[in-house]
Amino acid sequence: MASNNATATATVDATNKCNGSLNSPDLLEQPARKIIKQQPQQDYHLEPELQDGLSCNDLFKNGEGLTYNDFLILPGFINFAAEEVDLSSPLTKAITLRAPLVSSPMDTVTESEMAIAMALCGGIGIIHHNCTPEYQALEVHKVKKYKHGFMRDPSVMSPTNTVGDVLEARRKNGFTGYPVTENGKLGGKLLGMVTSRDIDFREYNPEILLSEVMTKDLVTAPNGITLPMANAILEKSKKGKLPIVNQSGELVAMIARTDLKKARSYPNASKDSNKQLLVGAAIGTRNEDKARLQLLVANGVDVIILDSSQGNSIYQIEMVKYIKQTYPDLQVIGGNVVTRAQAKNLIEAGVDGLRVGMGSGSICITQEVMACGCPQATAVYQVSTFAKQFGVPVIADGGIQSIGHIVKALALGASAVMMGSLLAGTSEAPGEYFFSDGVRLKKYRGMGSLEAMERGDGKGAAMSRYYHNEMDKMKVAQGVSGSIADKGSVLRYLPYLECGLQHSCQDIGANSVSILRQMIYNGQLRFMKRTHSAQLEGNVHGLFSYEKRLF
Ligand code: CPR
Repeated sequence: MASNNATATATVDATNKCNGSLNSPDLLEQPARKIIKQQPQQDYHLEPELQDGLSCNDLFKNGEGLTYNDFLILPGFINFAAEEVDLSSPLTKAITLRAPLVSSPMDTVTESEMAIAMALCGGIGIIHHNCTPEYQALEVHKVKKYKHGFMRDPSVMSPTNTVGDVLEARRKNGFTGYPVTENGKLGGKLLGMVTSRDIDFREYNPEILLSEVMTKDLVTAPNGITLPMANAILEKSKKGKLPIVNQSGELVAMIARTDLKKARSYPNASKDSNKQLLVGAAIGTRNEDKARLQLLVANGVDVIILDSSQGNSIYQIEMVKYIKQTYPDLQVIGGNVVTRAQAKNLIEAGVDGLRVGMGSGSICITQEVMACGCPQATAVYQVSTFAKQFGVPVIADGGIQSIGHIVKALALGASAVMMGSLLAGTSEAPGEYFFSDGVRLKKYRGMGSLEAMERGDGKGAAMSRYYHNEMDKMKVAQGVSGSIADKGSVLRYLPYLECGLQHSCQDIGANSVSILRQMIYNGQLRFMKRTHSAQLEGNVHGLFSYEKRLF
């Protein structure tokens, strides 16, 4: 029996942590996943007397509400290596991901940094809409314009900043080396660079203006340069940073020697036909969301999620029809739904994917407050089985706490999973780390928590997922606000999830996610319900204390 002293930390080994930005991915090399010829699977139908457990259909046939923890998948036959398992899976009718992983459109989970990391690792990030349309569109823009190794959002100084400002920035950011532009912003005319060499002996007078100390004799590279060419210029110049400028001499990006040394390739990255990273964005179903949508489309968004906790509404149906009519090539994911009847209406309206889950999120109190919802495993199975007939992929959203839950969602028919809490503590999630009782934490909150609905951090409040009308006199919270432990970089965490998924598929005997899905419907995949004591047995037990390091 696990004692009260057990220290079960499901977080990352401290030595694995990496708090660098995307531009400094001090990360493991990601090998390209081998795509192998699909191996024939063992045919369980040949020996029905050896079929243990239940088919997926039998697992759910008495209409019980099951969660991921209520059952297990029985192991199958292995005739392939785990690294050969192909994790490709559709997100929508037209978009297939190399890894079935999606980050949730929550303001403590997905902005551009998370979306870039998700796409680099073969998944996709959905930018939240608890902000002004301009802010959200800019985040989409940053993902679409991301070039590996190029800093698209460097900190910039102006000539009227002082040596003291640089010293302060060094304390905050940990580096010295800032481009100086006319207006102190990216896009302004580049005037100089300030590095530690320019200010190190001037600390006695922090009031000195940067215009007096900055280096004006600069080596720059033109916009559009390739990374290897920029790298060569940097090598030759022996400088630490190389500003990239356009024809008018305005700063558009920068590369840093330290980043280049650490740059890795991401062969499984999710990209469009122009080789730009894929990105999604969430919007509501109000009339003003049409203007937001227009901005997002103008900035190259690949997929839109209609963000509603109960998607079976006339508002959503009309919005789906509007989008499909106005932007026929844009992929639209509807939801959230948990029943076939809900799904039917959205499928008929024309959605390209469905988001499934109501009340299963870790920060969620919807089931308690609204008395509405559905246990997640049942919801995923019943909606996936129905949507499959129409070729509409399903994203299992909420309640994913481990690799095992991801596999179970896929084994119930989902094509991808959406994660909030699993990603919220990573360095790419928006927000600063803080310490509490010696633990490094980040904020994580439900989008229907009062705090999120009343956000006041300058990004502008616009969320309508949990209330339909600005005139609503009262907001009824459907979620909580809390904190979550540091997990290090997503660029380390996602490869761990993907590797775990491959091993799990191997145990099940499915050498690809698509084979896994086939095995659901031909009865090869066998399930077993778990009693409460079986669940206890399946967890660590009998130890006085333990530490749970996951990778
Ligand atoms: P976890 O991955 O944290 O379990 O769940 C994340 C999902 O929870 C989100 O993708 C979203 O669907 C849902 N969610 C976010 N805020 C919520 C509130 Cl306030 N109430 C209910 N569900 C919420």
